[in-house]
Amino acid sequence: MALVDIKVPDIGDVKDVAVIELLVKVGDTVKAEQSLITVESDKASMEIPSSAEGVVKEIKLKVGDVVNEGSVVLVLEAAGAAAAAPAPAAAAAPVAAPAAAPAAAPAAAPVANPNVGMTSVEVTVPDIGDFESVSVIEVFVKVGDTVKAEQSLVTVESDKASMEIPSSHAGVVKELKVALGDKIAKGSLLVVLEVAGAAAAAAPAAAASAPAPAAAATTAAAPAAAPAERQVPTAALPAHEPTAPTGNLPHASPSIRKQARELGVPLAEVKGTGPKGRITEGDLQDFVKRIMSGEQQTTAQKAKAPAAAAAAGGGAFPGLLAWPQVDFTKFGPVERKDLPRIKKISGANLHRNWVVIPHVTNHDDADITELEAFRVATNKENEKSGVKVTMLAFMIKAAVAALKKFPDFNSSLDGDQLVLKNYFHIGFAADTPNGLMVPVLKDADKKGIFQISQEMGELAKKARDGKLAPAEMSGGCFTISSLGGIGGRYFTPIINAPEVAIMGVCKSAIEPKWDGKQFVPRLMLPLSLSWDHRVIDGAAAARFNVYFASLLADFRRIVL
Ligand code: CAO
Repeated sequence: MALVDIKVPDIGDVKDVAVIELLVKVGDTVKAEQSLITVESDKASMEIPSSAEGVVKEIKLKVGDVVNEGSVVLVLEAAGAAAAAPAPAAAAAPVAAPAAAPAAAPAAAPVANPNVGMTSVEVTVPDIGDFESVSVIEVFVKVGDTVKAEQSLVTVESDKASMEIPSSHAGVVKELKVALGDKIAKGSLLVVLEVAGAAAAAAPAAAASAPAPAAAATTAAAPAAAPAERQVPTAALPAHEPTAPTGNLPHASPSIRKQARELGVPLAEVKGTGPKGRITEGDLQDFVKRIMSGEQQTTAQKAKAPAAAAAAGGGAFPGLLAWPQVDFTKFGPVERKDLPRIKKISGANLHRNWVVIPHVTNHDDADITELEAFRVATNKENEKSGVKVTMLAFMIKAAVAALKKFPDFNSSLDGDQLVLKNYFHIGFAADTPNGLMVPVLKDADKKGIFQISQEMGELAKKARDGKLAPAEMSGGCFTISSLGGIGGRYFTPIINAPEVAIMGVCKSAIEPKWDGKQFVPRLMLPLSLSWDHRVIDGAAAARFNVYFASLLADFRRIVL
């Protein structure tokens, strides 16, 4: 057994072609002339075959690599005889590389034209190597079109390669001499162009200097039987017998592939309606339309939501049903409006947090009878100060004390570690005309109730006016979401990641409470603490809630 390097053969003037598909893997047994990889330039795609038979030991390149003549494709463990004497197909006949595009620009014959200053030029198929008869699979121009020199006129296809044939001249298409499905060869007339006289005369020179890649007829360099174990045969391109496309590569011309790449369309998911299942431009357009209208999803789109959750530490959701597509107009009149920008952003964050964080919510009540009386009295005393103290300011102070007592609540999860914070920035949910925002009150531990009330008022106003700076919404340790001014009893607030807990507050109400002798009216504040069960245990959450409520019940405890 000999190890042989299989290299990219002479592929004409084509330089720097990208590998777009690997057709074999390590361990595969390949035959001589079996296609190994597909490469693509901007004008053509072609398969590079093996020159020897054997077992693939190592693949030397990957999809996306740029290769040239001589680049090693793979190492093959070839049968002794095959290695010593390369396969006749590879060694014998000179074969033509189905090169990217015609060698020189297509041959063109100037013809006298009655229009003053205009000349008719016949654009024919240039030397395209050993292609005796290739099919026209795409026609890019029609009569009346203005074409530039080197603009592709048609795509032709053999069983192993497709290539675009460019125009040698700039001009206007007067006659189109080929149609889809026609078999053409070197010298076949493609179009008659009407070109400006000077351009026609200058064209051949310009065409000759044009950088169109050559369809160079290459002789497969059959290496002399080398005595060394490790030989380096050059791959030869195979004989051309029309067959269905090989490998998994979608059947499409280079220009369709290029368009698909630019649009981000996964070509393998596009159904081809052309001959032999070839993907046409119409197929590509239909696919894009269906995606844009929501009729269809790409595999990547279907996988996106669970993949994002998985990336964020959650699991995937195999078998999750697609979002219901309902034609609501069947049931009655409807209107549509775009989601405001803030809703789109906060919605995406809330969705991730809800899906990724294992939430648990503990409900409790705080007796705020005395605190509310104190708050009302304080506001009365300070009526002229212009600063109104709300219950939320007391809750922010209570949250700081509870975070100090239960440091795990003032943390963020980072892989297997907890990041414990020694600062106390408290976020509060603010309802704004554009949607939910969470301003952050910084260093709440260093501020008194009046300062907190004042800053909170300013931040809430900025939020409602849409004037919050990003810095005023970042760095939060813990969030309070108060619906107390609106109503309700309890709810399940969603944790504001990367925080690990959030306190939801609803409207306080007078309730009868047993004091050991009798029922007495007390002002009770409903609390709903959501916490991340990856970080916090139920017992700790219950203790946090009890402590938080006890601070509100007797605010003197805050200084203990
Ligand atoms: N129970 C009873 N009354 C309450 C209360 C409570 N828990 N909390 C506030 N109130 C009262 C206030 O005392 C005030 O009454 P007065 O006008 O008689 O003084 C009134 O409700 C309005 O208070 P407020 O809402 O203006 O002030 P606040 O400090 O309580 O809240 C802010 C400020 C910005 C948080 C609030 O305006 C807000 O936007 N809340 C909504 C938060 C939200 O949307 N959360 C949901 C997030 S999840 O989707």
